[in-house]
Amino acid sequence: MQTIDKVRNGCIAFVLFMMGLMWMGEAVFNNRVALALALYATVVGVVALVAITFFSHLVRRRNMSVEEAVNRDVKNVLVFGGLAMVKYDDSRNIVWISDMLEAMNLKITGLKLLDWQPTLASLFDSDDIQVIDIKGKRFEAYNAEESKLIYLKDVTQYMSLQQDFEDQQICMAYISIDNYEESIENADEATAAQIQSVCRQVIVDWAYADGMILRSYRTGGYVAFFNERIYRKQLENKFAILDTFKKKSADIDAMMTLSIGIGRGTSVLKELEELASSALQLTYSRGGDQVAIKSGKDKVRYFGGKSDAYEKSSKVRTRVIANSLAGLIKRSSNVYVMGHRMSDLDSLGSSIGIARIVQAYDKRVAIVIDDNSLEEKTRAVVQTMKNDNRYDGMLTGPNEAVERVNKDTLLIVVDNHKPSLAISSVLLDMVKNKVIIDHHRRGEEFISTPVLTYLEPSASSAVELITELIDYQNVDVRINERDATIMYAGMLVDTHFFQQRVGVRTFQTAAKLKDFNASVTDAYELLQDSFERTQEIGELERTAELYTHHIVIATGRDDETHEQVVLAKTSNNLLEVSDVMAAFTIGRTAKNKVNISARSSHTINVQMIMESLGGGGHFSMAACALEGVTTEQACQRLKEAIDRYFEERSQEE
Ligand SMILES: [Mn+2]
Repeated sequence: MQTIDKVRNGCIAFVLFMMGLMWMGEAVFNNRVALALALYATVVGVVALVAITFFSHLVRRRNMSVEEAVNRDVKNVLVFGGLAMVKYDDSRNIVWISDMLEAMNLKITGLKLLDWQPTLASLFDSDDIQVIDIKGKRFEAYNAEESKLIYLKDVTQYMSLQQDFEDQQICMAYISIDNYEESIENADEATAAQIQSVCRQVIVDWAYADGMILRSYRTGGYVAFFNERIYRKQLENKFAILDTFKKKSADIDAMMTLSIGIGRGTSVLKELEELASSALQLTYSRGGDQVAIKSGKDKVRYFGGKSDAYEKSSKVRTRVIANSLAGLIKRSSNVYVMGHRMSDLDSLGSSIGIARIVQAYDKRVAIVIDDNSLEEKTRAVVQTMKNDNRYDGMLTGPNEAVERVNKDTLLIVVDNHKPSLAISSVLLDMVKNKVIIDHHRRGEEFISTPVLTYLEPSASSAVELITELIDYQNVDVRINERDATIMYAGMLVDTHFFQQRVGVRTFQTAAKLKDFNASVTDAYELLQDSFERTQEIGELERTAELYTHHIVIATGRDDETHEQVVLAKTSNNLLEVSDVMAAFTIGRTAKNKVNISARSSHTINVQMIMESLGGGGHFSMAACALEGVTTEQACQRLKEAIDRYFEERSQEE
C-alpha cells in the first residue's frame, strides 16, 4: 500500500475514533453539553473526512501513471506532441490510424501498408528509423512489430531547420575563361570589345540570377561566393552555364569555354579558398570546359568535360611556349630530356624532337633512357640508335645523367607529368629548372614547381606538340629522316594509326614529318608485331565478354604476364568490333600487379572510370594498375567502377 493511503487511513481512523469518543461521552453523561459536543464533533468529523479524501485524491493524482493520468486526453497529448500511429494486421493491411492522421484527412485504412509507403519495408528487416513524407510533412517512422504499430513522429520543423542550416553554408568558386586572351589577341578591335562584353554579360547574368556574389579578379577570371542552396541548384541543372557560355561564345565565332573550380564543405574560409583554387587547377589542365568540385576530404567531382577536348584554334599559345622554351634552353648549361617509364615511341620520338631543338642552340643535350624500362618496340628502336652514329652521345642512362647536373641544368619532361612515371626520380629531385610538355589530361599528381608547363590535352601525342614547337624556333632545327620516322611511329602509336584523338593539327604534324623525310613504311615496320605477340593478343581477345552499355571486358589469366602494350592493343582491337563503345583489357603485368587498359569511342569517358580505380589518361584512352589482386578480382572492381560511372551519369541526367 502507498504511503499516502496509510496516512489517509490513519487520519480517517483518528477522526472516527474522536467521533466515537464524543458519542460515548454523551451516552455516559447524557446531558445537553455532551450532546452538543458530540454533534459538533460529528459535523467537524464529516467535514474532515471529506477533506481528507479530497486531498488524498489530489496527492494521489500526481503519482499516477501516464496511462491513468491522461486517459481520454491521450488523443490531444499525441497530437500536441506531433505523434501519430498506424496499426496494421497480420497481412500488413492498415486497420486503424490515430487522430492526427485522421485530422490530416488521410484515407488509408484498408490499404496495404507498403502500398501506401513502400520505403517502410526496410523497417520490417531491421530496427531502423525511416523518414517518410505524408502530405508534405516529414515523419520519422518506427515499427513496433510486437504490437503491429508504426509510430510516427512529426520532424518537419527539425528537418527544415537542418536544411536551412545546410543551405546557408558558404561555397567559393574560381571561374576562368579558357582561351580568353588568345581570342582577344587574335581579334580586331570591334570583335575584341564584343568578346569582352559578351563573356562578362553571360557570367554576370548567371551569377546574379542565382544570387551569387561575383567579382572579377583578373583578365578572364572571376571569383564567386554563394551558399549551398545555390550550389545545389547548379548541380540540378548540371552546371548548364558551361553550355550556355560555350554557345554564346560560338555565336560570336570565338572558341571559349569556362573552367570552374569550386570549394565547399568546410567552414574555414582559408580551406575553402585552397579547395577552390586547386579545383580550378584541375579543370584547367584537364582540357577546360568543365567544373571540378572539391568538398573537404571527399573525392573530386567533375561536371562537363564529357565532350572530348576540342582543338584550340589558335596557335598563339604554341608560339609563346616555343619562345619561352628557347629562352630557357639558351640560359641553360646542359639539357636532359626525359620521357616516361616503360618508354613508348611517343615518349622516345618526342624526346628526339626536343633534343634536336636543343642542339640547334648549340647546347649539350642527352635523352635519359632506362634500358630496363622500355616497351618492346621502343627497345628495338633504341638498339638501332645505339649503333647509329647520328645518335652518338645522345642517349644516357639515369645514373650517368645525375653526375652532370649543375644549377643551370635544364630538365625537359615529355609525354608525362607525374613524378611516379619519371624514369629517374633522382634527376627530377636534383634538377631545379624543369619544363613539362605533355598531352595527357592533368591528374592530381603533378611534378612540383616546373618553370614552364605546356599541357595540351587536345593534342594527339607529345610528338605533335613538339613538332609544332620546332616550327616556331628562330633557328634551323635539323630533323633527319630517321628522327622523323621514329617520331611518326610515335604518333601512330598514340593515335592508334590515326584512328583516335586525331585533329587537323595531327595531320599537319604528319605532313610536317613527311617533309622531314619520315618513311611511313619504316614507321609501320617499327610497329609490326611478332607472330608470338599477335597470338598473345589473339588469346586475350578471345576472353572478351560483353558487359553492359556495349562494353567488352577481356580478362587475362592469373598465371600469365603481359606487357602493357599488349593489353592496350587488345583493347584497341576490341574497340574495332562494331557496336563496341568501350573495351577494357585486364592482365597481369608483374608478379603483384594487374593492369587495366581502357579504350572508348567518344561516348564513354574511360578516363573517369580508370580514375576511380586510381589510374588516369584521356577521355577515350586510359589505364590503371591494381596491386595485390587477381585478374578476376580486378575484373570485379572494374565492373563496380563501370556501374558507378553510369549511376552517377544517370543521376546527373
Ligand atoms: Mn604519349
